[in-house]
Amino acid sequence: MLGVWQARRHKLAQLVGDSPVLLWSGARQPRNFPANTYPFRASSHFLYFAGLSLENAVLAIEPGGTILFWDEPPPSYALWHGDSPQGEALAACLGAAACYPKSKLKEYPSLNRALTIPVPSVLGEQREILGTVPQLDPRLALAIVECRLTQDEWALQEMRRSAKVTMAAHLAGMEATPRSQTCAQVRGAIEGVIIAHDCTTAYNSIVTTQGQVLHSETYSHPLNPGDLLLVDVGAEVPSGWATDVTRTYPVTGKFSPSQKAIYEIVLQAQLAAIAMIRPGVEYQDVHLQACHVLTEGLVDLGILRGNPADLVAEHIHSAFFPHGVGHLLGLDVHDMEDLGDLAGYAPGRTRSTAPGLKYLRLHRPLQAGMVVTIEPGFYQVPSILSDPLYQPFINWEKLEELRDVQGIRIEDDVLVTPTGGEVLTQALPKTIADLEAVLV
Ligand SMILES: [Mn+2]
Repeated sequence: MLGVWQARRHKLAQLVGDSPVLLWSGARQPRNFPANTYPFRASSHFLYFAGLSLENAVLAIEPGGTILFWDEPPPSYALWHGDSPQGEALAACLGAAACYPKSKLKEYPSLNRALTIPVPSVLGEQREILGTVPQLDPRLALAIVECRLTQDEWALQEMRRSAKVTMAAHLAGMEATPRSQTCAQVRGAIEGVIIAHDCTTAYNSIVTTQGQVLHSETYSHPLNPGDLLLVDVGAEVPSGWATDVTRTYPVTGKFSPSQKAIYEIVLQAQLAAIAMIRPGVEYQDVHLQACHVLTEGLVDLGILRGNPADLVAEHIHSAFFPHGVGHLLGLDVHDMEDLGDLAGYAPGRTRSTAPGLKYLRLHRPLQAGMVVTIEPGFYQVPSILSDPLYQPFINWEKLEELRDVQGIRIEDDVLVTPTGGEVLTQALPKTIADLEAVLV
């Protein structure tokens, strides 16, 4: 294991050249008073290069080696939190040459040349030690992106573990749905499995009958016959690696004809996008392929009027599919999004403002070792559908027949292999037949 963290740090040090890198892990955040905190989770950059979610720590990385700066807790700590490891033992565990108290950080040679990443929970401390407001250094950010953009073998092993827990959790949710009265009960069944595996959720779970609310955090809705339930939940394993999976299914276990029709279209769009994945393919083309298949299906159903290719070129698909087809996945569910678009967008590329592209989070050629999500959807969002842009193309009479299809999303996580794509979450039911077989 030690070799993994050391190899990652060695690569980073080589990429940034002669400047040392200081990575803060961050501090606990209080909920309502200082002693009652949210669970601690280290900054993903620290976690990636340290391999340990250590609170209030700083890693100094140089080509010659790594030093850990960390304060051993006072003796009173043990009463409330149990024994703490010693600094030297932690340093050995991380493969660092030494552990010094944080007060020594100010004496760190070449501190004035150090590159760092601002960490929101310790901005004050960073400012005090660096003597200036911490800024995201583009050179360091790009070097970190280079390291984290593709996953090494150890990361993939953890991501597979995370995917396994996530699939078991989703399956428990499906099995619980026909006997549940509310979204909250299904959420409980799902998150119970995640917790029982000593994992956490990688992001706030979405378990809702209002799938058109893209990031709904309301769980109180009743499950009524005819409702579709959209479940977007992913586990995070103790080492920090995330999964991000969405399934949508009828609460009664049986799709209505209209739900079947739209579900099939979203599924075909997802499968077509997944089939394109291999190194060298532009992710934006994967997105556009999903848009095309979705639009074709909606034209065939008579919901949209026009030629599918022209409709996509004019961004009309965004009436029903307003977001991007997916994003990078790793230690963060939207991996490295704290760096803005530096990870998601290849150098020199910036976000389009066009309706069909502005929410695309990834715009790079795919590389072997990347893990991406593929998650097309269909949503009826009144504020979007009322946009004058779409009016000439929507057949409102036909759309009226789809009242029981407010939001559908299907999401899997795909590893880019040297020759194609491997769906890490393949084993979770996804076809209508497979879902209906589980929902009994
Ligand atoms: Mn996602």
